Amino acid sequence: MIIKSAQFITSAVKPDQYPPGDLPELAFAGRSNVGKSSLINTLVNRKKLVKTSSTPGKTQLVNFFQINDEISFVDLPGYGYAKVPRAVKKNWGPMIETYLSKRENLLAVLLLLDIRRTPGTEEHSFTAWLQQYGIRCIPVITKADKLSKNRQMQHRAQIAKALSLKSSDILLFSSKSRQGLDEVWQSIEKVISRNAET
Ligand SMILES: Nc1nc2c(ncn2[C@@H]2O[C@H](COP(=O)(O)OP(=O)(O)OP(=O)(O)O)[C@@H](O)[C@H]2O)c(=O)[nH]1
Ligand SMILES: [Mg+2]
Repeated sequence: MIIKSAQFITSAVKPDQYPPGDLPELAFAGRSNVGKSSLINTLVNRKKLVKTSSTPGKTQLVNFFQINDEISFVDLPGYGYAKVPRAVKKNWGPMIETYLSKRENLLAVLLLLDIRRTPGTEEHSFTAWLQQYGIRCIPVITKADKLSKNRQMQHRAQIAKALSLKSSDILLFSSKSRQGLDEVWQSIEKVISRNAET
């Protein structure tokens, strides 16, 4: 994909604040601090399109971005971070679930997983929930640069096992080294072209 333009469209809490759903859309989900916003920046080759932070809980709204007048990317708030104020956190579940279940042009969710962490209850209930709604899930391991290539393969196998997936179904990615960037784009393009055929 040649990136000609990438722009922030809007932030939303509820459906009447979403932009028109006339482009194929992909959403980025995962625990706080896993690297969702960084992945989007790396995909579009912009350092600061999306704000990132070493403090978890940076993204607190459903944020819409438009790439080339062709694709819509949605950066979701992360789940599972204790220090986000309870009042804010209470609204996240419904906000994310409403978005995922109501957005008709949503083609797939990229589920980001930290390479150093074995997926737990949150990931299980999230993948089960996606399946129930028939939403395609693309698992992506982030921060691969933190481990050697050998250890990357080992950790991917563990993560795959924990999620009952095949290792080869999970992409290894790093926004730091840009490892896996082409593969992530390929998955996105595959989902979009498959959708265009139907
Ligand atoms: N080493 C390394 N650090 C990364 C990578 N991706 C993200 N980070 C760092 O991890 C921290 C969190 O990144 P974000 O992209 O803001 O994470 P997020 O998932 O959007 O977090 P929330 O918005 O809080 O849910 C930042 O300090 C990033 O620089 C990566 O591939 N490798
Ligand atoms: Mg973020």
